[in-house]
Amino acid sequence: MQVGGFFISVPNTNIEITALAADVLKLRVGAGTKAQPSSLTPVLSRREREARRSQPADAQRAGVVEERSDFPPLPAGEGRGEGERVTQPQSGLQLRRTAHRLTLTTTVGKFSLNRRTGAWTLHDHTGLEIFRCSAFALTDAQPQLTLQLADGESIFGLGESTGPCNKRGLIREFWNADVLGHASCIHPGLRNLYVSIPFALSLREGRAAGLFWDNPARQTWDIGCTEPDEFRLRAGTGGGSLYLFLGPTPADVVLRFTELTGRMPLPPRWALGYHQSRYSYGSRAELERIAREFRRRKIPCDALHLDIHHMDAHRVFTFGKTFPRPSEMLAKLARRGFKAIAIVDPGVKDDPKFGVLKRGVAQRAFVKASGGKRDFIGKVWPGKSRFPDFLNARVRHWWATEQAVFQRLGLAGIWNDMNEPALFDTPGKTLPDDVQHECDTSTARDLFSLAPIGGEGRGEGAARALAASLPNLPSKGRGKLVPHAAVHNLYGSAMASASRAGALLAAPDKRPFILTRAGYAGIQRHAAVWTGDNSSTWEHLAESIPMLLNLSLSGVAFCGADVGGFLDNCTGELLARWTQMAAFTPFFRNHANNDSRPQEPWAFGPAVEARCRDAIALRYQLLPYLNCLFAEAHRTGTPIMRPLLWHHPNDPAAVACEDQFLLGESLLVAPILRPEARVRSVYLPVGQWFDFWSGGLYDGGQHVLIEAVPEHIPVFVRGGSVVPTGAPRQFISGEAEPVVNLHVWPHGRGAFTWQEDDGESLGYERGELAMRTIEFVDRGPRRELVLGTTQGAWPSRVKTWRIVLRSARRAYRVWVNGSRMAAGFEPELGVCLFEVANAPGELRIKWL
Ligand code: MIG
Repeated sequence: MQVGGFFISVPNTNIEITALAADVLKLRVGAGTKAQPSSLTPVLSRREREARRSQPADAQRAGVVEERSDFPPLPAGEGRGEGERVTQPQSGLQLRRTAHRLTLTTTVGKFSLNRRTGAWTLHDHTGLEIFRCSAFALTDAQPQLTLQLADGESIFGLGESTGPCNKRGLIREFWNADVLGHASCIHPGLRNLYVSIPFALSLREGRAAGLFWDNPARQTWDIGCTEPDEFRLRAGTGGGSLYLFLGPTPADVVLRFTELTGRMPLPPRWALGYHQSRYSYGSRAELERIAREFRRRKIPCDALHLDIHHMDAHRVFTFGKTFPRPSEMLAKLARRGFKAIAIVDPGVKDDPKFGVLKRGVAQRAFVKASGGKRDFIGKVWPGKSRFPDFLNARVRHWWATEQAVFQRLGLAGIWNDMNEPALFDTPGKTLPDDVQHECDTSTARDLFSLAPIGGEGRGEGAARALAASLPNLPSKGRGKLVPHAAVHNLYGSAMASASRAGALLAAPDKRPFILTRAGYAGIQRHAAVWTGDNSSTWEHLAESIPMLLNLSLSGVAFCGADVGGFLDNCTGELLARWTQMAAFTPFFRNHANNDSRPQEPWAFGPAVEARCRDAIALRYQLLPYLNCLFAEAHRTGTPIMRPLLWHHPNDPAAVACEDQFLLGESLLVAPILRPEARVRSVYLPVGQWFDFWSGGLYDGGQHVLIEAVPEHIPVFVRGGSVVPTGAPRQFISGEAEPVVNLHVWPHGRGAFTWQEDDGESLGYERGELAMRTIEFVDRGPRRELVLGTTQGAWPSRVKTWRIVLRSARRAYRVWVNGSRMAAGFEPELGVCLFEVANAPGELRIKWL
């Protein structure tokens, strides 16, 4: 794909400006600067780019990929020379140059650079200033930029971090680290966590813009802390690339950001269910007992996690003697509808008799200590260990093969932990800065942060290509030596990518489930993310909301926090409230530490068990809705769990709200975040809202006081929504349910895309899915639900749509494609009900 833009140079700083789209600009230090000291050259015909890339100076800039772009290529010769003004009529790009200024105009924005100082501004087409950068140096030594913060500007995103949703006023760092107990009430000074996504979503007076500094070295962002109006960004080393997104809505920014960094491939459907974990279920007997309890107590559950005690003395890819005959055990669990997910840490025990170590040494798979001669050795769970160099494709392949052998025992998923990487004894608790990676030039940044072109980033393309090319891998090839400090934040993503390849190798047509603790921008292409070691405290329950919301805004749609809290001892009330909330978050797993009290849903007696069961059961009934949200996140990058500002950027109360969230567009969740709360204040944005439980109608644009009952948390449904639900079930795998309910809530209009597929294969990438729009139009007395024509090569498994008209006063007169139909009415529930046989063509359902 071609990119439009101009390669321009300013004294001392040669900046390459590329318009990837009218609303996405990329700035970087040009690689071809020496050849063209002060030229004004249109960039990037493919040939030019390839020619440049083959130069050694450029080889290290492995971040160079040919991004998707809206623009046609510049015709050869056009814009060359020293002209003062260059236009590219077909794309609306225009470049003007004076002695002091360089201005690049697109149809929606104007970037203007001071050629002497390097300072720049970005305006939108109405003249509104979006960014003003006073100091700019994307050089290898002390890379930095300083932006002006506008009055009332808020900064969201930044991936995974503690503290309030809006990061203005804080200092945050990007340096993946293992942090035990990370709530800001415990660690007020904490600046960094396990995942680094140097992406900011700026919002002021409803107008959104974004920036992404693609540089996996340490970064420090002072977001109006030292100087209230200054946003100072610094990196330890490496220029990287700076991407600017013009918006103007939060969705515009995030959709572009995820177009660039890639979107989540569809997970297997069972992964949307409830997961149970503990550090650790220590034996086969214990694991089987947990599985039995779930079924006996009729608490739905799909996945059980095996933490580090499954291993033989912490040797990766092994089962110890407390787990005899693992494949038999896994098959037995599978027959009862349980998937098993095993933890895999990067450290390989330095035991000369250990097969994985021996093969790794033979492959030269491990990172080297400073000097590059010996493998680096550091301490983690297995004791002295070596660390695979995941930045090297040869090593990722090798790891994938080792993992595949292990996974073929019957493991449905892999959980990557400690992959910051975390070390026990080194001063920085990670690999030393001068450890050496042997980056193969093709993989440094492009594989991990930026999505491969041609749509591959949306699916399994990259991972599969990696798995498929296995036999052809040169085992002796030498890559480029790069110090750990320059690529630290990539280690987790690189490991997750290897892990994904391993899963595909073990089962080539099954969707992988990979869970990771560490990652960098683009991690959503490889794995789901959980937020690490939180604590069993009310503060931590509350804090998980802004954390997950900002992760979601940063491209990571499939995320969740340990339900019940990891560290310390949970209480029954906290577990119930946490489970009630987390049933509405994308990744739903209860997990607890080795010295915490039992934390399974039944561990606090029958009352708490009942509340947890109800919350989990509701989650399973919402699966058709969740499934559509996951599909949308996969297609467009739209978060599953959304801050209110996503749909209400102009509403200051919605923008400031961080103790509630939206699940999709239709459900507003207001968790109970305090013990023994009797009421909670809920902010309802403009519109009409229904109480999910009672059906009561509320006007939005106000705070309402809602009674906090123990049985459930406040949830509201937006007027004008269609919410698909299914029958309760104990686990997900197996046949899809033939009846889907469509709950239609009046007062407004709404639409969503229905998607169905087999839930486990990669067929959806080949178009094996059923898709149709479902639209509800509320025109006073006449109301209409339109199910558009079904697209796609997968025959829908839905036999019957059960239409549930909520807030109904009588049995309406109903027509389906013009024919009259009978409908029932349940006065005590206020619902009018009827069934419509599914058909692939348009279904037009009217009622009066
Ligand atoms: O040093 O595998 O965040 O979920 O249970 C602790 C044991 C290592 C940290 C993970 C946690 C996991 C634990 N791990």
